[in-house]
Amino acid sequence: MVKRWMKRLIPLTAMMMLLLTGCSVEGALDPKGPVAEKQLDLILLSLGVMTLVLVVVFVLFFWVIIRYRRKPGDEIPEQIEGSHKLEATWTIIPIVLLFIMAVPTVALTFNLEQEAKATEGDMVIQVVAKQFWWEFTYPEEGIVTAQEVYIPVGKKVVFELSSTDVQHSFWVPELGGKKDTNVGGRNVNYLALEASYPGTYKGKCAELCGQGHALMDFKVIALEQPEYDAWVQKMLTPAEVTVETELGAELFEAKCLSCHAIDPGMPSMGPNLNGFADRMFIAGWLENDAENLVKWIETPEDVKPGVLMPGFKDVLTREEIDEIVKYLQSLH
Ligand code: HEC
Ligand SMILES: [Cu+2]
Repeated sequence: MVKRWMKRLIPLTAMMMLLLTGCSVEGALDPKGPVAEKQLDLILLSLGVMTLVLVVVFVLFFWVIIRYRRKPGDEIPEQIEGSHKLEATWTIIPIVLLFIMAVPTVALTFNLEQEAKATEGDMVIQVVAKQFWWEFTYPEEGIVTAQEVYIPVGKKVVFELSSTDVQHSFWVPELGGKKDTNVGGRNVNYLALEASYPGTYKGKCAELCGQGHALMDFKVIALEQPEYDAWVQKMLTPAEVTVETELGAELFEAKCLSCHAIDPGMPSMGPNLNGFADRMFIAGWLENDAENLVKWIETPEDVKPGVLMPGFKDVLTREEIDEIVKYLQSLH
């Protein structure tokens, strides 16, 4: 008997272990800022309480099935109904456990909400989520950018979240929990995050928002203050058109400028491409190099399903696209 269940259990355990080796501790479990750290504490507290419950229940369960196994010669035991003591115990213990989890959770939730309100001197970045990309506006600095948002290390940044089409959700697991972006300008949500270390942190849309949802990625890039200041200066001094990029700039103006602003601080229907040459990714996830740019301009639908940019495969020649790529790669 024992052998048969062993035979089944061993491959199952082996498979689970194999699956687990694919896991690495990252995201919310590897916090890189004070908000995410506090939230991880809550996760660990809940996990601790739940583990305790699990262990107690399992121990009792196995103890009962082993200790009270039916043996030859057993008679039907005395039948009892109701026990005030037991019922009180299994009602009160869960209530106490719930309180242990609820009090710090509710307290932190209200605390974070309080902190998220920008006060004098706080840095503010407006986030507008769109199918299927992110626009970031720095009202103080006069910068508009997309997909990659730069912040200084060790400083609270208040993100003002909204959307222009459907509901999305702004999530940077390593820096803190997510928050919805609502449509219509009213009902703006606020989220204060801070990065304790320099680095590039992955961001995601966490609300199913259409075909391209799974690829609606962005990055938060945290830099030390002097480097961050240098980035701001760079963004405010746009690249100049040279003899080499002249043709590409003209083509861009004719075919792309209707949707893509280049001037710093200028909003547009599509992403503002000022500083595009320094973006790590195209459309939030595809590595930013010449080959991929050609692919994106020709058939963006292949890179991100449901994308709201038309393909130019049949509109521009390969030579023209190469000129545009050269121009885009000069936009530092
Ligand atoms: C009808 C409007 C429209 C036109 C015209 C258009 N685009 Fe776009 N473009 C978009 C939108 C919308 C996105 C965002 C796609 C996404 O990620 O969901 C985009 C994204 C991009 C990106 C990626 C930006 C980033 O931040 O990752 C590049 C590069 C780009 N377009 C280049 C071009 C070029 C070059 C042309 C002209 C040949 C062009 N686009 C024409 C709407 C347009
Ligand atoms: Cu989305």
